[in-house]
Amino acid sequence: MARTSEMAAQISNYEAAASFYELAFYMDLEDDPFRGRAYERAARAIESSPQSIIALYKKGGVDELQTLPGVGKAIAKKLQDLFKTGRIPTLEKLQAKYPIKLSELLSVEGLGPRRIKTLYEKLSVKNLEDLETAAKTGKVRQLTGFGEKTEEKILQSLEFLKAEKGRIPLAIAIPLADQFQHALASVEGVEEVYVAGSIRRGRETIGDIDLLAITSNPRQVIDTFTSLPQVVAVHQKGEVKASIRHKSGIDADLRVIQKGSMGAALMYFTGSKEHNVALRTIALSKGMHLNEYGLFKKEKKTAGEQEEEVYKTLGLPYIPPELRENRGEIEAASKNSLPHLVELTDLKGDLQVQTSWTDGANSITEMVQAAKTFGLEYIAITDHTKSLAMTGGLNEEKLRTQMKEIDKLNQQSDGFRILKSAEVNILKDGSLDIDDQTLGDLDAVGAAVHTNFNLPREEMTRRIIRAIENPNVDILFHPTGRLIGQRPPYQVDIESVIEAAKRTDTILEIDAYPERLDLKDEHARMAVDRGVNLCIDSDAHSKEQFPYLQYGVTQARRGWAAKESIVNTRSVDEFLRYVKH
Ligand code: DGT
Ligand code: CA
Ligand code: CA
Ligand code: ZN
Repeated sequence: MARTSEMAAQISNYEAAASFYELAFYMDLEDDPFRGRAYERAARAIESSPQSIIALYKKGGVDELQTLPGVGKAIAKKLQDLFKTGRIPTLEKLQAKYPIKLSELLSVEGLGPRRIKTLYEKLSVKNLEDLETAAKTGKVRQLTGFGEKTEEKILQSLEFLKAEKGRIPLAIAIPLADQFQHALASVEGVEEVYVAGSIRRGRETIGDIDLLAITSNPRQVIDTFTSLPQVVAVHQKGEVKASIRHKSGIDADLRVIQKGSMGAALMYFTGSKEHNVALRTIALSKGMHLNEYGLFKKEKKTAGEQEEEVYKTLGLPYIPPELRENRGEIEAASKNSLPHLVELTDLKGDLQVQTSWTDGANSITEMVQAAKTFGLEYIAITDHTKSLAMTGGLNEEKLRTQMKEIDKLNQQSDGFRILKSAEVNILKDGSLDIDDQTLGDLDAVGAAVHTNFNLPREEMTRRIIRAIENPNVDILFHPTGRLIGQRPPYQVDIESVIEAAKRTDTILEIDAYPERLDLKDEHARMAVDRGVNLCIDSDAHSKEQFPYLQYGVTQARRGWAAKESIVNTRSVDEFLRYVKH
């Protein structure tokens, strides 16, 4: 996940596609819809190519690029410019001509190129600030094709974007927090260092890192913290707290805590703020007072050293950090009906694993070895299928060859089971790219959208529901297609998909790949509430990636999922019985 510096110097498919969507947009501004659609087609092909197109270029130059659908000589040449110089001259000329912050504006929900064009031509909207002003002064609603509802939606989306700005993915924040934790734990006098805040709650993105330390020597731990080599700025430095900026751009806070207050402090700084506010109200209703130092009755401390103790004194069972969002956990706790949340050690299998048969880095045997080492009892081999030609997606014949190889490996096995499966591509109309007879011979079938991301909401919803209505489909992989910080989810009515999953007894996946985490927590909870079964998969593309399962477990816990909701906590035989019924 953490990009190496070598990769950072590369152009991702997503970035390349974005350039061509941008070109398409400018063609619309230039009233050249014909070339606009051509660029769009190319962008779509680039974006849905599961193989890195820069790798394609390195392999066979502009000729190889032209094997992509919609990529002709002129577009291949532009890609070459992009790979060689990081720039596309045609695009730069257009950018100079129209000074619009396009990617910014496109991140607003409900705004596509056509609307941005109207906003620019009629109201000179060039960036988010212009847009906010125009929407707040009621000018947007007066444009043809916009209306009051759209204006409202734009304002809501602007609020959301402001809130997300500067946040980093959990999987990037955790290693940084661990580094701080280790560096501070070795300082003389330090007894314990805790990571609190949104990281402890397992939120998918993180605003800043919150650290707590118990120490007999506050000055030394504060001094060490503020002078670590990875610190580029010190915002604040006091007797018992400090705040710094890490070179990656993320901020970190450190507070020194008294041992007797540790539980109360950990609760306070774990948050969420909304959870804390609700707890304080309960404390007041019981004639007590809760703060970061403890729980007090009159001036007397009644609890504070342990979190459990504080909750207990408030009349509540312990509430796991992942639930502390004031989304009903306090009511559930007071009724003693909190779910017993799934844990990493509950997982027995992994139902999405790619191998070198397609775009994975390792062989089936190597993936099996790594899964065993990680403590799993079975994995499903889910290579891509034929319509994703760029991954070398398997056709029916190759799938059958792979099935035979898996049978052979299973015969030699010491009990570990390899399941015959596939990540079948859902075509634009909701049909699948592998015939039903072959699907019927697999142990389990996962289906996923990898192409045509930009369908209208109703069409996308119908497409996905049609796919899971196929009786051969057992699992819907990464149901919303988002990539955190890179690609928004496709437009889909997730509630209808969840309903359809319930009706067709389809498993919905929590894809644990760090930039996916798809389903996200709220959607997982909706599925759990409706009694839909989930699975937590690594989506591993190499043998090092099974630990990603932890991120999926965290996400599932934030979705209130108990072990019983997660099908890959079952033994392989139970799982097979379940998908065969
Ligand atoms: P983030 O950093 O935006 O991902 O989210 P948090 O939850 O880590 O928020 P942060 O770093 O501002 O504060 C850490 C915790 O400290 C927060 O979850 C709850 C607590 N906290 C901070 N400010 C307040 C406050 O004004 N009132 C209360 N009750 N708690 C606060
Ligand atoms: Ca924080
Ligand atoms: Ca903070
Ligand atoms: Zn996939």
